[in-house]
Amino acid sequence: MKIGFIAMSGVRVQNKALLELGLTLPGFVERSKVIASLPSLGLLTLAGMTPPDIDASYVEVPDIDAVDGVPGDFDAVAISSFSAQIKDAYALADRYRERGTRVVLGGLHVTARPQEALRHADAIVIGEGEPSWPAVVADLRRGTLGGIYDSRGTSFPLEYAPMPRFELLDVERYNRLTVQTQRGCPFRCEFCASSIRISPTYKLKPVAKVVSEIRRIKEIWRRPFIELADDNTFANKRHGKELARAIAGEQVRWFTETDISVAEDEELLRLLGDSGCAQLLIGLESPSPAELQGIEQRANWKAKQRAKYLRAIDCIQGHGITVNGCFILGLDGAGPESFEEIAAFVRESGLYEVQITVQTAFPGTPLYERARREGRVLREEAWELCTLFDVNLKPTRMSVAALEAGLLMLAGQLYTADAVRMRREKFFERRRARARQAAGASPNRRFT
Ligand code: B12
Repeated sequence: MKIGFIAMSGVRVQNKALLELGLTLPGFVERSKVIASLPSLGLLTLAGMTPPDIDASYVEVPDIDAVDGVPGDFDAVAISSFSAQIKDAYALADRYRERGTRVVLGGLHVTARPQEALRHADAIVIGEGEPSWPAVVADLRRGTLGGIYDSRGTSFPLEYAPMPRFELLDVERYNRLTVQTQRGCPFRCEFCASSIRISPTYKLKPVAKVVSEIRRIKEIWRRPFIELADDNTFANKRHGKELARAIAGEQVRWFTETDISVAEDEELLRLLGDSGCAQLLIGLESPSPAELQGIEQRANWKAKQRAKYLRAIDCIQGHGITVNGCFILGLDGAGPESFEEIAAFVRESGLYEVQITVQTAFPGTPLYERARREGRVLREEAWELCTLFDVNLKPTRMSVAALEAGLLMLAGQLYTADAVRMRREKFFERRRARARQAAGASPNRRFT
């Protein structure tokens, strides 16, 4: 039997003006290239738990209109889903089914909208893939595949995580590969559409398993750049330190996402600095204390961190790790003044890199439910707008047009070649100053 694991790849943006502007902005283009080149770890993971007598292939479809018919001839296909590309995924699923290929859909969007997805598939998986995949494969073999396979009742411990089949990739095409070290997050941010939506409990992968995945990657790529596909890698500082120590021994460069509290742990920062960690992506969301109110729904945690931002960024970057600060435009309470506030904060903070996106109501999130109650979802089921760069939610203190114009204006300021160069120079200047300071203060230096 032949199974095709199909990822709808590439970066999606509907906003034409932003696309056109983006093409002229060096900082934006550079970042998009890095971001766009990543495979679907979810599908490689399912391929990893597919019995070896089944012929598994991994296929990426960046543009469905460029595909004549379907890519590849398979008995069954497993297609993953994010909201932004779901309509393309459904169209491809329909084409496969017309040819008699069995179609299984799963992933974040399918989990949020199972009934919608079922109209385009023979079977769907809700939640994490691993608990249901063996039953899907068994039913495929028996010819009884069909309906809903719901993983939500089963807790899947990550000590049993299968080894993703990285060897299915044409590795030349990627500038980094992903490894996941945990699922879920101890925080509850209203807008979050990440792994918390398939794994409500926060769970960690044993570090030895993470290391074995990195080693497997190194078998096909000697000096890889690794991106951790986590929501918040250092939410658990003990696991984070163990991880940093272990990765240090692997001689790789790596990147991950976490929260600002990483700056409070000097030992962790030292370990990260020594481990090849190139950058931490941190959701600062907004420099405005009012806009941060209520984002984290358990203890209003995000709002409580604002006063620490500047010191924390300086402290992390002082350890030689660049910070990519992420800001959300159009948060509740944000008005037209918010764009300049972000630009000013970026200048003051010395952030090495910056990411701006617009507040997006992804299906399945508490934000989406509230936005619907408040009548603020702009168009029903316009999932193609769930790109983080298109507006799908009416802001509370400005018009949609003002938000779109603010996004363009701010992108135009932040991603020019000069702006990017200045941020980099500032970072390296600060690093040199710290090194001089440290050398001056070191006992060796004092006695020579
Ligand atoms: C790496 C990554 C990427 C990579 C790789 C994407 C890919 N093909 O997997 C790249 C850079 C290409 C990318 C692009 C985009 N991304 Co992205 N990305 C991530 C990131 C950082 C990690 C995802 C990951 O690898 N998870 C680990 C794997 C193991 O989990 P998983 O994919 O969910 O798979 C599990 C289950 O869902 C399930 N499953 C998944 N697919 C299938 C299929 C079948 C058949 C079955 C049975 C089960 C199943 O089984 C898996 C194992 O349990 C997350 C944020 C985060 N921290 O999680 C954002 C995230 C997934 N991305 C997001 C977005 C918005 C995008 C873009 C739309 C951005 C844009 N404007 O273009 C594009 C869309 C790409 C596309 N064309 O589809 C959102 C998606 C939200 C949503 N609910 O739709 C996230 C959550 C970030 C966010 N800020 O909200 N992304």
